[in-house]
Amino acid sequence: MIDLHFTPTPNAQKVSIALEEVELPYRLIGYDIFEGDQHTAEFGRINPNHKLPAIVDHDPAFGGGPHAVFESGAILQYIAEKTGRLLPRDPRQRSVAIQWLTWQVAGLGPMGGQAAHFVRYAPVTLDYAVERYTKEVGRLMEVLERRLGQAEYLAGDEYSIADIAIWPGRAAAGTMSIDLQAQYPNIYRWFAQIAQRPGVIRGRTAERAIPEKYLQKKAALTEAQRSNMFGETMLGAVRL
Ligand SMILES: N[C@@H](CCC(=O)N[C@@H](CS)C(=O)NCC(=O)O)C(=O)O
Repeated sequence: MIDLHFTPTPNAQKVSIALEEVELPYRLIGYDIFEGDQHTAEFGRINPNHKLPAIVDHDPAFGGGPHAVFESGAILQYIAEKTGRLLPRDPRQRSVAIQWLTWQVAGLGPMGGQAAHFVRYAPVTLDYAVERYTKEVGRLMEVLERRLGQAEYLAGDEYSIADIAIWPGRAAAGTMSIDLQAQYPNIYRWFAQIAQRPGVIRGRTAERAIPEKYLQKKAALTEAQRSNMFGETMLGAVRL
């Protein structure tokens, strides 16, 4: 059994989708990141970086007791290696899959996160920051659009954890007023195709299994919620 420490965001959805795709049994443990659930010492022993998602595998293939994994990219690789699925066996295609996975976790993910922060959460509008990050997201989207014009999936002809890493970010398109169908037809084709996979449908709706309070959308943040999410001294915020 795997514990999935979860909050309803694209990073955590990557993992619920991967677990549903490979049909590994798991238990969702909900966190309200706006209320600071991620800052406990107990969670720090699972993820020293105090962010979601994280997993604890109570039955790792290598034995030796429960194994915790943090960082969504590392979790996706762990699930793929544990099950022998969602990564091409062919070494060349496998390398391509890992490149696109890394591109998401090191590029599109953080840049998209910064863009969303300055567009949606910053207490003051900083034109320079908004422009810098939205432009970079636009550039990365062009890169993705070109790749999906050359291949059915990120790794080539095989669906993989690279697709799972990128697909849940669709929500950010709305935040940045991106019209996928009109602006990025190849991404739109790929997005619509993956959306129909039964594992993806189950994975993106997995959050229904956690209590309602974790799903509330915060329209305007209180000072305490802002500090829990963007406080200047995150390590100082850890409750020991
Ligand atoms: N690089 C990390 C990013 C994790 C991350 O930023 N998680 C967010 C939710 S999507 C979080 O836990 N935010 C709470 C906080 O920053 O305190 C990953 O890919 O797992």
